[in-house]
Amino acid sequence: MSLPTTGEFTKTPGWLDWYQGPSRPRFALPPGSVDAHCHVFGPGAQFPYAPERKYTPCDASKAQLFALRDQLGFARNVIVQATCHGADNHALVDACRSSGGRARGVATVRRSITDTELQDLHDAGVRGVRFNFVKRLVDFTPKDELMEIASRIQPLGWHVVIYFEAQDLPELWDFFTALPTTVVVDHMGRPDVSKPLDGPEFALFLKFMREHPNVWSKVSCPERLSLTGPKALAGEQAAYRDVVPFARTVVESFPDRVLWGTDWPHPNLKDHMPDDGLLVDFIPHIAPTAELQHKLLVANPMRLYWPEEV
Ligand code: 0GY
Repeated sequence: MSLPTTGEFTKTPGWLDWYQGPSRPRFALPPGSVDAHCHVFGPGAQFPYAPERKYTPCDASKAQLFALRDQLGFARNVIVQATCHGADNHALVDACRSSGGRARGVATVRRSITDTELQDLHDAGVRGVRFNFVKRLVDFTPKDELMEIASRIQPLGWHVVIYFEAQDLPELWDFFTALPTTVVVDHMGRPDVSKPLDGPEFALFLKFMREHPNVWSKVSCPERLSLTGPKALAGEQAAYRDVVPFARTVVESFPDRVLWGTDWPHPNLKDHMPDDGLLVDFIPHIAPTAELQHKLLVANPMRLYWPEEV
């Protein structure tokens, strides 16, 4: 792989570049596994970053993503539009179209999008839109605009991906539970893993999933949520061990509604950049049986993103 660059753009100060030469995972992914949350960044010289972006990353191209896919042993990707590209989905669409049918996309759209443009996104492989409520990443979009978008993508069979922080779930509850589509939560709604597993905050998230069978969750991003970090203890303990009970509870409670992804190239990490091979080795700690692993990595993402092949 060639070294990360960022074209004519200047990276956000302190930006951590994605990890070169990830280790080969010890955990053998089941055949047909899907990395259901990853991004492409630019390259900025070809697909300029959006003027309204809150950060400027290092480039992370489709070729580099597909090389990682092959190195880790994944068969497919779901590429999620990153906020540094705003609602300009060209880099995402280009990656999906170049994947030989092995990548689907989740786009960001505005209410001004036409039906023809939506159909073009569908033809490229887009199967969802992302609504982002993380204030450091995006400016506020009125909920009536988001609801209008949700009702327009519903007939295409798409779903809505939501990204929010755990403390904002109470305020967003009524909006989320009114969405007419399948709803996929990024990174378990970002629980504060220093709080108790059986405390009120995570209990509300589990209730959200339990009471709404259209709600799915990505059990991704231990590196973003963890306070204990990547260092495993001696013996059986996993890297990011403080995230394990949270993710495992979600996997075991809702085995047919969970997805997993690397989150490569890991935007906005401040502390360390994970070795993606180590992230794959986290999976058996949160999905301890072959049956759970198959649902998480193959059956569930295939049902959502490639239903015609199931
Ligand atoms: C993630 C998380 C983050 C960023 C984005 O689109 C994005 O910019 O999703 C984050 O900073 O927490 O899922 O990649």
